[in-house]
Amino acid sequence: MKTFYSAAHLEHAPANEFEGGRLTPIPEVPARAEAVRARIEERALGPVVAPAHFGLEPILRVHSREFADFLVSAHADWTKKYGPEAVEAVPSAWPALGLRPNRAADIEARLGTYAFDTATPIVRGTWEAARSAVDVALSAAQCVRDGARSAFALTRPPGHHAARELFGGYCYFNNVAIATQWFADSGARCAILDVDYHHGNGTQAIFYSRADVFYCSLHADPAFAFPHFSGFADERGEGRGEGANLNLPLPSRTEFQAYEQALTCACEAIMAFGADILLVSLGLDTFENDPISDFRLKSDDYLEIGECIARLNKPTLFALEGGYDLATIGTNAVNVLEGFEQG
Ligand code: OKP
Ligand code: ZN
Repeated sequence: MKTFYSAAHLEHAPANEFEGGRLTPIPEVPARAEAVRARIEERALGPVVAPAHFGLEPILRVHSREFADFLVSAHADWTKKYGPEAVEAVPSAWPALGLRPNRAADIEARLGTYAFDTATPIVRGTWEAARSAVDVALSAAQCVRDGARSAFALTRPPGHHAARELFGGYCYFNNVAIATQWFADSGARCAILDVDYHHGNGTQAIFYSRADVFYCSLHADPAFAFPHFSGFADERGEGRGEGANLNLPLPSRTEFQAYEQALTCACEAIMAFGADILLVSLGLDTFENDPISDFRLKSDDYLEIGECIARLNKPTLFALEGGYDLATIGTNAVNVLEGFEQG
């Protein structure tokens, strides 16, 4: 299987997030993607290649022009207001219940309007990294459309928390949603399987009223886990999209036995939907030693996840989302991909 990778992600390396009442190191670091790439090379999964350039057009099929323009200049606007030492743009106020979103010039107003957490700073290299991650996802999509059985988009930053005009959860542009829309624009029916520990609120929101895109996610119940405000089982889609969204929230400390049952449910639903293309939001933060999550999957379980996905027998695009244990993220990612190839 081919992997698409861009070195532009290296320049996106914010240091801290505000969490639990204090500044703490961000686990979403460049070493994650580098660890996955190193493992792919060691285990000779296939070639690792640079993406093609797709430009802004496919991004604007999913995100608004105002939002994209905001990301282009946010870091410059921030340092203009707070000086060159202010290297990380993070909002400090939001238009929460009863307040009015404000997309006008002031950088604090725009950050608060578009962000939903304090964990997703914008640094000088963020724009280029986020834009390049989209190119990585679209290059993998093109590879699948050209006939490959599968392709791996080594996307960083991740994407599944980002919606049309919303960033957060370490995500800026929704890589998988943009690739999905790119397939849909040529008439394909797509299913998205999101196996990250966290609910992909952005992907769900983008396709919530769409009948031609099925979104299915296995994740920690938002009753106790981030993103807190999305991912409940009663969210089933709306309008023409009713029934084309399936959330399978799972309890704290879920082990593979229960996880596999939910995965089987998800796969049955995807088969029933009848997609032409499958996109997998591949988070590895369900691993037992993940530093920010509490599921209990083991490295061998990821081989089985790959085999299970292979049984759907669809052209499949895998894209990296979360996974924060640097010692195992590479092994676990390659296990899914090899499990798929052998399945
Ligand atoms: C991203 B992905 C903010 C806490 C934020 C963010 C978790 C993001 C996970 N106070 N925690 O789905 O792996
Ligand atoms: Zn996650």
